[in-house]
Amino acid sequence: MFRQSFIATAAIAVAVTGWAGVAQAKGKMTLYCSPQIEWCKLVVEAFEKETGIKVRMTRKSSGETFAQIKAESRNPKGDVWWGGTGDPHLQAAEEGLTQVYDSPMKSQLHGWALSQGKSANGKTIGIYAGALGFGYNSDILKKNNLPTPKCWADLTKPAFKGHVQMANPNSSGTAYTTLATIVQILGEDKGFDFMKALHKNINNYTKSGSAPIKAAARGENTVGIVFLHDAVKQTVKGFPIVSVAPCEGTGYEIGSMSIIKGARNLPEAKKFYDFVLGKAIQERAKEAGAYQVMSNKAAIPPKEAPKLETIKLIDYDFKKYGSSAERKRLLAKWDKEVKVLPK
Ligand code: S7P
Repeated sequence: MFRQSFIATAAIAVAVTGWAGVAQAKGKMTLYCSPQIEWCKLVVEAFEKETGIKVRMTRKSSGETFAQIKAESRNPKGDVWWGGTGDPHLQAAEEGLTQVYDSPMKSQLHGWALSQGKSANGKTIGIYAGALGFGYNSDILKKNNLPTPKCWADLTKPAFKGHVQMANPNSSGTAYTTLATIVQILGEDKGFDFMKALHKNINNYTKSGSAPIKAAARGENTVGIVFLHDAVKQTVKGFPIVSVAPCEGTGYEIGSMSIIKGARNLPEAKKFYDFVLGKAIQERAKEAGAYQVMSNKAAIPPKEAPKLETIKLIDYDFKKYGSSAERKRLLAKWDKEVKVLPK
């Protein structure tokens, strides 16, 4: 009995030591991931398979990840922040939370991906792009006799009271992009008037940016303000979701990636960075239902990806709205003047 259990224990010990040995030989790293969890998992699995490097990954929204990296800055725990809207990556760069990396993959990227890096003096890079808009559940719309919304302004009409959902811009990059987009389209005063009118129709401010359209797909909400690729994902899944690129024009994101300052596993972090900028892995995004336009010039966009050239995109000022002072100021103003209002 004793012998048997000794042999079993020894076997486990060998297995564990063996695994630790492999992990040690090939390396390990910690990834903070902000896109959808399915895509995070796909990328991690592919990278581990290709390199043998073990990845510990956690998924959080863009604003939340920024807050975590800032809170950990004296004792950094993460190595790479992959994905999420570009504005908080730019803020992280400005606040010295991320570091420069001159990847050999840069020559393979679109100009917009590189310009994101230039705005941050090399501390971030674009990995995908996607336009903001909204999606609605056509069954619920019909059932409630609601007019078809085509413009941002439609979402503030009294008929839509309780029918609109968006995320909280403090936690969500999608929602911060919405706030910054509206301010850029209408100007600050009218933009905040719009956010106040919209507030009256909001049934819930979610933590995650894509949650409003998932709720619409489940039949628990009518209109979700989201990135259009997140709405398309629900349509592809078979839900009655219709995507709308608002008539006034709309903003967009350059989803970004940064290496965290003080990363404990820098060689592994750089390998991951180079890997995810490659054509092969970027083309696999659609397997996880990620329909953004990818940053590698050779990566063929998924056929479902919203065609950015057909959408009226504003000249989104990433430098201004990704600056630390502006992002803090707009969020504080939204908290003080919009979030607290009665509905
Ligand atoms: O992968 C979908 C996506 O919308 O998620 C990212 C971002 O983290 C949005 O989530 P939050 O609004 O919750 O931060 C986007 O960059 C990406 O396109």
